[in-house]
Amino acid sequence: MTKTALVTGAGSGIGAASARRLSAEGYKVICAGRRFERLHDLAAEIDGVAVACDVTEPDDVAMLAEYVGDRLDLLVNNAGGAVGSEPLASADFDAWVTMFNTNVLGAGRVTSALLPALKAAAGTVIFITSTAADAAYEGGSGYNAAKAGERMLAGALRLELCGEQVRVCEIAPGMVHTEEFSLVRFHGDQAKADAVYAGVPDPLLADDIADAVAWVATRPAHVNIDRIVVRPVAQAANHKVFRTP
Ligand code: 8X3
Repeated sequence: MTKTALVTGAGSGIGAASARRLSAEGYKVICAGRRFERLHDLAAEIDGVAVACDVTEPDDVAMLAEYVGDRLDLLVNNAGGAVGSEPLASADFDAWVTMFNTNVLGAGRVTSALLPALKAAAGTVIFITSTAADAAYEGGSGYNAAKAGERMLAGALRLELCGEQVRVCEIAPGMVHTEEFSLVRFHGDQAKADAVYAGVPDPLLADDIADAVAWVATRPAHVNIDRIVVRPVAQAANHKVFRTP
C-alpha cells in the first residue's frame, strides 16, 4: 500500500525539498501551506496533493485533518521560522506572537489533530526544529524560545505515546541557505539575508535536511531517531562560523 506523508510549510525551502524527496521515496505527499499556487505547482510536479492550510488557523487545521482522513504514515511539522533579530531590550513582541503561533502552537495543533490518523497507521511524526533550540544567541531570544518550545512538544509527545507504535522524531538544522528563511527574518532585506551566508563555504541546502527527513522516516519501524542535529562543516556552533574573507 502506498504510504502517505503530510508536509507543512511545503511551499518553499525545507518543506518543498522534503515533499520532493519523500515523493521520490514512494510516498504520496500532501503538500500543506498558505500559498496555494506554489503548493499546486509542487503537487503537480510530484504527483502529490496540495492543501491550503495556515497552521495558525484552527479551522484550517481541522479541514486538513478531515482531508487526511483515517490514516497518515508520516507528518513533517516544518511550518515555522524566525521573524526579527532584535535584542530582548527592543523585542518586537508581535513578531514573537507570530513565531510562537507557527513554530509552537501550529506544530502542536497539527500534530494533535492528526494523531488518530498517525496512530491508525503506526506512523511517524518529525518536528523540524533548529539548533536555535540548543543554545541562545544575541538577537535570538524570541526564536530561541519558540524553537526550544517546539522541541518540548516532541519530548512530551514521545513520552505520552510510549507503548504505542508512533515514532516521534526531531531534526534540528543549523545554517541552511534557503531562499526565504533569512529574508523573512530580516523583513525582506536581501542584503541582510545574504550577509548571513557571506563567505561561508557550503552552508547546508534544503535538500540536506530533506535527506535527513527521508532517512529518519525510512528506518525500520522499531527504530525511533529521537533527534538529529545537522550543521554545515563550517558551523561548529551557531555563533562559531568559519567565513572566507
Ligand atoms: C536556523 C538556525 O542559526 O538561524 O534555524 O538559528 S539559526
